[in-house]
Amino acid sequence: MDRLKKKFYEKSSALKSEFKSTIKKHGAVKVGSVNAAQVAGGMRGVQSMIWETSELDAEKGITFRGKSIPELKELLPSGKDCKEPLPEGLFWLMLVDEIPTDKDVQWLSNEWEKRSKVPQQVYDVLASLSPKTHPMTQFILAINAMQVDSEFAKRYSKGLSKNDYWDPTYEDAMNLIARLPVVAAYIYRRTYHKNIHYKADLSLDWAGNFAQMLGVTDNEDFKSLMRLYLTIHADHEGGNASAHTGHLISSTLSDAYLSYGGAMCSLAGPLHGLANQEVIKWIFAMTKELKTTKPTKEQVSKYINDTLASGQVIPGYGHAVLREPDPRFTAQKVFAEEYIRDDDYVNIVWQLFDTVPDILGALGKVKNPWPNVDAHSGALLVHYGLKEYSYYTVLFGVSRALGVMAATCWSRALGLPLERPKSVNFEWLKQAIKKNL
Ligand code: CMX
Repeated sequence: MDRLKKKFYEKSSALKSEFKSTIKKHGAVKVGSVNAAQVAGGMRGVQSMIWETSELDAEKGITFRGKSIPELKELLPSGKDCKEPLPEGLFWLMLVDEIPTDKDVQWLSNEWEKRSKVPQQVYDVLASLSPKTHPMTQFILAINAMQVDSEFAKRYSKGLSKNDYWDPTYEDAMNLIARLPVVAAYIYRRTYHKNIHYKADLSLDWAGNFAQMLGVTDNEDFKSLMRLYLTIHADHEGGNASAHTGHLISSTLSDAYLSYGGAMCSLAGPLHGLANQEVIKWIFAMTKELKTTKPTKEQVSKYINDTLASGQVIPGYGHAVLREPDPRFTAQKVFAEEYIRDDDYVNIVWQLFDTVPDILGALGKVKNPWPNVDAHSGALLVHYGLKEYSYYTVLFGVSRALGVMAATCWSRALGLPLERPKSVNFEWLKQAIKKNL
C-alpha cells in the first residue's frame, strides 16, 4: 500500500466508524427545512450530501479543508522557481486533511508520472472523431474509453467486499488524475496543431508537464499559471452541477471513469464550466463589433446592455451560491497584476469588473452581480497564446478531477449509499403550500 493510500485508509477508517454510529444514533434529528422555492428552484441550499474536501460560503467563497486560496498559496509547496502552489499539494490536503511536505508532493508527482500511460483504445476512439468535434465531447469520450482499465470494475466483477470499495476507487482516482493531462494535451494538439504532439518531461510536476505537453514549452510564467489555474479550479464543494453529477453517478457504484465522464458532461454546459469559453468569445465579439481592443467605458456599458436586451446572460457573472466577487477571480487578477503588464484583453476583463456589477445590480433580480471564476481565465490564456477558446473547459475539467476524485474516495470509504432524492409534482407542491401557509 503506498504512503498516501495508507494515510487515507487510517483517516477514513476512523471517520467511518464515527460517521456510521452518529447516523445510527441521531439519524432522526431534524437539521434543516426546505421551502417551496427550493423544491421548485434547483434545490438551492438544500443540505443533502456529505462532501469532505471543500466548502463554499456565499461571502467568503471557497475553502479547501478550511484553507482559503491566499492561505493555500502560503502553505502548499510550490513549483521549482515558481511561487504558485502545486495542485499535487491540494490533492493531498483534500484527501487526507494534512498540509504535505515538499517530499510528499515530489512523491505524488512521481507517482502520477508512473501511472500516466493512457490505454491505446483512447487514442483509437479519438482518431475516429473529426477534429471538429468539440474538445469537451472528445474529453468525455476519452475518459469513458479509459474505463477499460478500471480497477474497481475489475475487482467488483470478481466479488468485492463493501469494506474494500475504497481501495480500487483510490487506484482509479490516482490513475485517472495521472492520465487526464496526457489525454487533454493530446486533444488540444490533435484539434488545433496538426496532430503534432509534445512528450512529457519527467523532471516536471503535474501542471508544469501539462503546460509542456500543450506545447507552450518555453514560457515559465505559463507553467506558473497552469499550477495556479489547476489548483483554484479543483473543487467547489459537492453541490455544483459537475461535482454533484459525479457524486450521483458514483453512488450507483459506477467506477471513477464513468462517474467523472458524467461530471464532465455537466461541466460542458454554458451556465457552468463552458462559461469560460463563452466569456472570451463574448469579449472577442465585442472588440470585433466595436473595432477596437481598447473600448471606452461607455462602449462597454452599451455592449453589456445590448447583450441583456437580446435576452442573453453576461457570461462569467453571477453565481448560484456566491454573493461576493469569486476569490478564484481575485486570485487570477492578482496573478495578472504580477505577471502581465498592459494586455488589452486583461484590461477589458478589469473594465468589465468595473462595469458589469452595477448594470446587473440595477436589474433587481440578479442575486449576485459579481464575477465568477470564468470571468478572468480566458484573457490569461489568450495572453500566453492559448487562443482556442473552445478548449478552455477541458482545462477546467482536468483540474476539477482533483476535488471530485478525492471526494469519491471519501464517499466509498464512508460507505455513502445510492443517492435518491424525492421528486413531487406541481399539484403536490401547491397542496403543501396551502397546508403550510
Ligand atoms: N447575466 C444576466 N442575467 C443573469 C445573470 C447574468 N450573468 N446571472 C443571473 N441572471 C438572471 C438569471 O438568468 C435569472 O433571470 P430570470 O429570473 O429571468 O430567469 C435571475 O437573474 C436570477 O438568477 P440568480 O438566482 O441570480 O442566478 P442562478 O442561481 O439562477 O444562476 C448562474 C446562477 C451562474 C447560472 C447565472 O448567474 C448565470 O447564468 N451566469 C452566467 C453564466 C456563468 O457565468 N456561469 C458560470 C458559473 C460558474 C461556473 O460554474 O463555472
